[in-house]
Amino acid sequence: MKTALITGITGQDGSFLAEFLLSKGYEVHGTIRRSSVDFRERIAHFEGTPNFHLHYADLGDSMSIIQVLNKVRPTEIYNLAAQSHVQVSFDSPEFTADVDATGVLRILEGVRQCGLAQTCRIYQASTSELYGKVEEVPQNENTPFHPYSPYAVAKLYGYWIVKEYREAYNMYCCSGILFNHESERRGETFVTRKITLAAARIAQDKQDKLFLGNMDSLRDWGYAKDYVECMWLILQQEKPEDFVIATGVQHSVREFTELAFRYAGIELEFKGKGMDEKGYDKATGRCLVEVSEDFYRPTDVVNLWGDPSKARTKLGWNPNTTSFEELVKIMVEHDMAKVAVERESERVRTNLAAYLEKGIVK
Ligand code: NAP
Ligand code: F7E
Repeated sequence: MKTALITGITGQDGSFLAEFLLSKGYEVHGTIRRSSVDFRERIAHFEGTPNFHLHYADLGDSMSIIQVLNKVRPTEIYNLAAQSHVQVSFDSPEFTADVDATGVLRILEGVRQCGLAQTCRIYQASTSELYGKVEEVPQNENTPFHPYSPYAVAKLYGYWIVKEYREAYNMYCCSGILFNHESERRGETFVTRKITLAAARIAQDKQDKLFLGNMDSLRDWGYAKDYVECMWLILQQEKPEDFVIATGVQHSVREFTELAFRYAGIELEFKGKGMDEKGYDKATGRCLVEVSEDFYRPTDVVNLWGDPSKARTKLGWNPNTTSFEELVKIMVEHDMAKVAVERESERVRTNLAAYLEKGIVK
């Protein structure tokens, strides 16, 4: 039985990857961090699964990493743990560098120190953010990097240190240069999930307006569930190599917003330019989307578009299993149901409080 260690198992990708590897018969170990609230929504459904184990470790703490490596002695490591929010990296650049750059080194060196260098394969979660202020479109494995945020600069170190350990120590370690991938489990402050939740809340009268930053920004958005298969495929090749993982299809934040609201039953019409642009409900004329300076970044990456040809040819992976339209639909349907459940439990709580007040329920 193969033994996988996933850092960042509580995150969007970690939870999908754990499901995928368990379905392939792996023994799956994941690292978690101590937090004051024990709320691990994305992995709660694994509780009691015999081949699923959790360990405390932090990418900022070599000793915790070495302890887990020695205990688990994995045959594959998926290093997904990171401070993954680009805008947050401008507020916490040092923390981001420690986890997203030095953290990768800690994993690689830990593997060496534990005597696993020739038996353990390592996948590093790299990113299209490396292309940053893009030097060509679309971007492939040979496109020059131009990182454009503290997050991207930290991830660039991760990319190069993986390459260095591969060449210096003959280790099987590779980077997947993944373009944006989203899902119903996406963190709520990333733009896609922020939009699908807002569309669901606005459609059900739980929110008045959605405030966004740069709506002209272009992304190549895929479905996270499809992308975790690639992480695994990358580690099953004969020789370690880096791969771009993307759909090859590009859309703007505005297009994502229009489609998400449409699936929530609202047709939007955008008027105005730049900071004055607004999105109106065509049926009622109500303004539902506005631009806010708060969501602009000091430097923004605005033209990501991946070329997945190498992954298609060498990994035999289909980049278009889930279309952009299907992805938005999956996310909106999930969030419409989530908001409906929240409304219903709120209604029950309010009724119960009223009954208690009137002495109907004791
Ligand atoms: P995510 O949902 O933000 O999950 C990040 C994970 O990292 C969480 O489990 C988090 O734990 C953990 N983590 C953060 N800091 C840590 C630390 N100091 N020590 C140990 N664990 C730590 O991210 P994701 O979307 O699943 O992305 C997974 C990886 O792929 C990340 O490395 C990200 O940078 C990279 N990536 C993502 C995309 C994308 O579009 N999703 C694209 C390219 C690359 P807590 O739950 O405790 O916070
Ligand atoms: O922003 C613009 C924003 O935060 C996408 C991470 O998984 O993918 C992700 O990073 C675009 C940017 O993702 C809002 O300016 C407009 O241009 O959803 P995002 P990201 O920065 O692309 C890469 C590949 C990773 O590696 C990262 O880990 O949307 N935008 N208005 C907004 N963005 C946010 N968050 N919020 C807004 O209101």
